[in-house]
Amino acid sequence: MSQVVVPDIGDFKEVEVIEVLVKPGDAVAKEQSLVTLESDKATMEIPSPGAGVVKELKIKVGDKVSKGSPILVLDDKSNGEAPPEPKPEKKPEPARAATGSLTVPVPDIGDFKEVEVIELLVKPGDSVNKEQSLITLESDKATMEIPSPAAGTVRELKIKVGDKVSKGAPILVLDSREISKAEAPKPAAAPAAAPSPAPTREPSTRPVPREPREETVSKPHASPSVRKFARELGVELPKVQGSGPKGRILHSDVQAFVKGVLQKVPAPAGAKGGGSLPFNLPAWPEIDFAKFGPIESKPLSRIQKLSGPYLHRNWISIPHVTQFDEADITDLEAFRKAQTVETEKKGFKLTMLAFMIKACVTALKQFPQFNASLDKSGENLIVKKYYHVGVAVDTPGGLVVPVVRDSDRKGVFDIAKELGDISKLARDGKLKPGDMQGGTFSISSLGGIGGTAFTPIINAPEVAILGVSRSAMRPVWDGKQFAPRLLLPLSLSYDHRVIDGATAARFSAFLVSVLSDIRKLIL
Ligand code: CAO
Repeated sequence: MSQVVVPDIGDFKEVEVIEVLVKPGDAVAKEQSLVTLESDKATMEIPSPGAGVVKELKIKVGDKVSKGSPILVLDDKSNGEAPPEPKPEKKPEPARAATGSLTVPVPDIGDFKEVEVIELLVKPGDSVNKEQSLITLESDKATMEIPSPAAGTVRELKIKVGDKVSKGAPILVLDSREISKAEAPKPAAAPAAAPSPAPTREPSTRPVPREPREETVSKPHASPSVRKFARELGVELPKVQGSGPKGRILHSDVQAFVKGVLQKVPAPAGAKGGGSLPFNLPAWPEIDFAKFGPIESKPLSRIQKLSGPYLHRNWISIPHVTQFDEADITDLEAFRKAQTVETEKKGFKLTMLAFMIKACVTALKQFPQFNASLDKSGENLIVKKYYHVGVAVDTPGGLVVPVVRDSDRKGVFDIAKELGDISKLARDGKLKPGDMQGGTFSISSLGGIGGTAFTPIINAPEVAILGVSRSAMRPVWDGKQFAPRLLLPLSLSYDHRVIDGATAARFSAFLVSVLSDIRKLIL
């Protein structure tokens, strides 16, 4: 059993404990950081002098400690030695009195070797003052800045960010303005296993812990190990919100930041079960369905695989609202039936859908914001002066939406004929990509199949889609009595960013009025 104490931390006294990195019961390895201390000038982690199990903590966050203060009791498989102390500070030799150029080397940085240069704080041509920080070095236990031994102008840099340096490595060449007698550097704080000045023939330089510079006031506050962790993950610390004392960035803050970024990344278009979801939702469950009974696995069709991600995108990214209505198509149906004799002779089918397309064009002309798209910025509505109506067609391979171009310029018969042609092409898988592009509004008709209402998904970048369900004869009160009327259910889904509820209700009511009065349709 041994007591681990705060090692020599140079001149620093009453330094605050800002993080306790272990707890009783934790097994620690030799050199593992135990606590983080921070003064206004340095951040340092105190490493364990040996391996063992933490028996008891002697300090807590917020305590002020100095050299020799007990940190914890270690049940050591370790040798129980005190943490490595910095080498005794030796008085540096005074610098040469000289004017001219001098090469500034990395001073004695104690036990640290091959320490990474993480910042160059000056560049050639810069004039520097004595004690001004030149570079920042960072090991996994300490961050330290190397000050200039004299005032002068930087002539040449000898290192770059990423270089690994040890004591004596040249940093830069300085054209010194004057060097009289370099003062013996004031003793500076020594991070754990601290750097200390060593005799040198060069003007004395010594590392000091990061000093607050004006431009560093807003620099993130984090320990060396957290900085290293952030760097490994490519996290820019200024973007991380610190939750520690005085806004200090903790290891967990970096983790939370990364997690947040990952959750904001939209799921790839094809993301399905198991993939990352665009919201903070639980992962898709992976269930072994065979556990509950016999199963068969069938791949989705090519069209389903292609269109699924787009349907998903539209469903989650457009604020849909669906307006339901009913159109009295009794007269229209009588008219349609009367016409079918002729169209059948001509070899095509005249269904309600052809009339629907014409009625929609009439409504789109009346309400141009339905025949429109939002531009990419989402701030402008592109209103189209052409009327290309897409029609959802159910095919053995899946749903496709060919477009009836210039529906405003075609008669109902032409549209009916074209509908027959494109639905055949669709079912035979012979539509070309161009046949499905340029739509301004869509209709999805399930009337031939059944149902009373549904909520169609908008075919972006369009802003609305009309769902049509199966018409049915219903008793309607005409003011005196119930009369049998053929009612057609309509479901209008619209993009609420572009279309208000009242406007949608008006569009729907207008469409109902057009379908209910075939004269309006002809007009
Ligand atoms: N109410 C009552 N009957 C209707 C009707 C309606 N709203 N719409 C069509 N019908 C009748 C037709 O008159 C026809 O009757 P007959 O067999 O007596 O002639 C029958 O239903 C079949 O019509 P149809 O489906 O062949 O023709 P259509 O013009 O109505 O539709 C098409 C064409 C291509 C749109 C359709 O075949 C189709 O694929 N519909 C499915 C669209 C779809 O899947 N939408 C869902 C999208 S969301 O997943």
